Amino acid sequence: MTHLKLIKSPVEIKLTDFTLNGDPILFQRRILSEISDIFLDHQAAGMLPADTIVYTVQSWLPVPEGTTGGLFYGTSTVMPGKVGNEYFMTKGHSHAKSDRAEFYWGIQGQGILMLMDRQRNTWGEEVFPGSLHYIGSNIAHRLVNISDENLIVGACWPSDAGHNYEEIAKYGFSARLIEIDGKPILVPDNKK
Ligand code: S6P
Ligand code: ZN
Repeated sequence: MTHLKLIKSPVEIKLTDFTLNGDPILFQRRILSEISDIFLDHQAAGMLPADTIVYTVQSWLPVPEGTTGGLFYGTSTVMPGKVGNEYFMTKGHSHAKSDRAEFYWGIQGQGILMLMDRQRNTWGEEVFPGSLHYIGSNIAHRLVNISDENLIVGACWPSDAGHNYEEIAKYGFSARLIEIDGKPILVPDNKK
């Protein structure tokens, strides 16, 4: 019974390293060997240690997955690195309930939030500490680290959004973020 009680939330963000502390926290780690298919240069991927951590996600799911009207919070950390000339990045997804939106905000590092609409138009928003990103419904999204430090990004999304990874796994985004002459450039890459 919490009536008239002053209580603490079960989860905190540790402001020194932005990790989530509390219970329950879901922790996911994506290593290169699991996700090497997302990168263009498979030979370059094969030359890096298979257990290289590409990104981690800590999430607080205060209600069961699929609950209508709830929210989830997550902190994604994309490590610095490249496969050939392509920066380390997340798998990328759209939401299984495709009309569900999401907020991202930059916490540390420099990156690009790649966005793609249903017509397969792809663009990128610059991510930096304090940047705020509204990912509208029907927009696939992927985080890319273009800096030499960890890219840390906060996210908040509806608990019934779900993830659709299949389409991106099959067709990819219609562009890849490649380093050319030291700069990140979106280069067309349409498999559809
Ligand atoms: C969830 C939200 C993020 C991503 C995370 C990892 O809707 O967009 O928490 O799950 O950045 O990316 P991905 O594409 O592997 O789920
Ligand atoms: Zn999402």
